[in-house]
Amino acid sequence: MFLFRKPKQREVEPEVEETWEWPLGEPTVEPAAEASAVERAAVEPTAEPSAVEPSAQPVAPAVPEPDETPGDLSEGLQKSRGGFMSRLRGLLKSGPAAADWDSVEEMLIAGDVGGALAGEVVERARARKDAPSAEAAVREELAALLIPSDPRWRPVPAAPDQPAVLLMVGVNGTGKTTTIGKLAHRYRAEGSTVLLAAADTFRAAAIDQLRIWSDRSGCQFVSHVPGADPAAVVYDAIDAAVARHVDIVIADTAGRLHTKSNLMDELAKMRRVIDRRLPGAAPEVLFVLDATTGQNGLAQARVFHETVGLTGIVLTKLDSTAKGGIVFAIEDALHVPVRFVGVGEKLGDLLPFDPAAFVSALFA
Ligand SMILES: Nc1nc2c(ncn2[C@@H]2O[C@H](COP(=O)(O)OP(=O)(O)O)[C@@H](O)[C@H]2O)c(=O)[nH]1
Ligand SMILES: [Mg+2]
Repeated sequence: MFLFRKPKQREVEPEVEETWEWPLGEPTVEPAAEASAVERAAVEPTAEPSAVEPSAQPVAPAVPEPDETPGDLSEGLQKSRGGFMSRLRGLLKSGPAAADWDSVEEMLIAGDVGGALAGEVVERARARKDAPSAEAAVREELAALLIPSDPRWRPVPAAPDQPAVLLMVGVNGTGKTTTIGKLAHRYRAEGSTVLLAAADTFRAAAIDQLRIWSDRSGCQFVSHVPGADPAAVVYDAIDAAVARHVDIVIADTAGRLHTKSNLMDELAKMRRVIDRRLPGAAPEVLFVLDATTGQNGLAQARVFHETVGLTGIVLTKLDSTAKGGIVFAIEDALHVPVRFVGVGEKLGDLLPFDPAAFVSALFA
């Protein structure tokens, strides 16, 4: 029988020496299951909402059947293309001199590009008398906002005998765990060994959800009991990965509101534990942003960036929003590259971000 302990350690983590004991028992380190050999029933979420952060949306089991059909960017952007982009394209038919620039600006704002940035884009596009059309001018100005990112990007270790470390962070329900499942599958398919660390210790269901993804793609898995210190899970995961020469460690974390300073401190502690266990490791800290949250997501992202130093962004649920302009806003706000976009719930629906292809798909 499974005993649930009160998550004592989730209260404010004081800024003290980071020593901890193992009051919650030895960690569980599970070897990789044979890929697809283990098929567990999807985990039903507990009825009680996550106390880490009130969920903005209903929590689904979030372990969809493995369907590897590669996702399609232009399909994923269908809502955005049909939404603000179709109105924008309509407005941009005329040459730069004749365009109704106020309406263009309004349309960009409606598409989540953000007020100040929309103004700058319009100002620059307007000044480009050389552009063959207003559309070309706006398209080029938008494209210029995106940070170059190689679609073949993957996390690399700091030293040959170390694992690469990925820490997934963000608020609740943005798609962190699902994205980890998709990433694990991708890296396993590329021949890497992967270890998943269940550092979302807040609910037993969160640990189980990650374990299912782990089993499915043949990853190794490290977890503690629910309520354990997430930093300890990360520490043990790195230890196990070093001992077993694992290529990539991906740590799941509990969703947290950026306004809860104790939870942000807890995240900073996880980050420091990585630095301490693997000095110079330069872990990838991916902020998982739900594209449907729009401009609110920027405020979250800024605090996460200040706390743990984001190195990349995963923009999920682009298929569910008509406001794909958030891509421009987030990169402009943080100067951190978008590495992947989520365009659906299938395994293949996580696409490496290619800035040029993204702009083309928006304007197609
Ligand atoms: N439509 C769509 N749904 C997604 C995407 N990524 C994740 N989801 C769904 O978002 C919900 C929350 O995902 P989960 O990974 O549990 O979020 P977490 O709380 O951040 O770990 C689940 O129902 C996922 O299937 C995406 O790119 N598109
Ligand atoms: Mg999760």
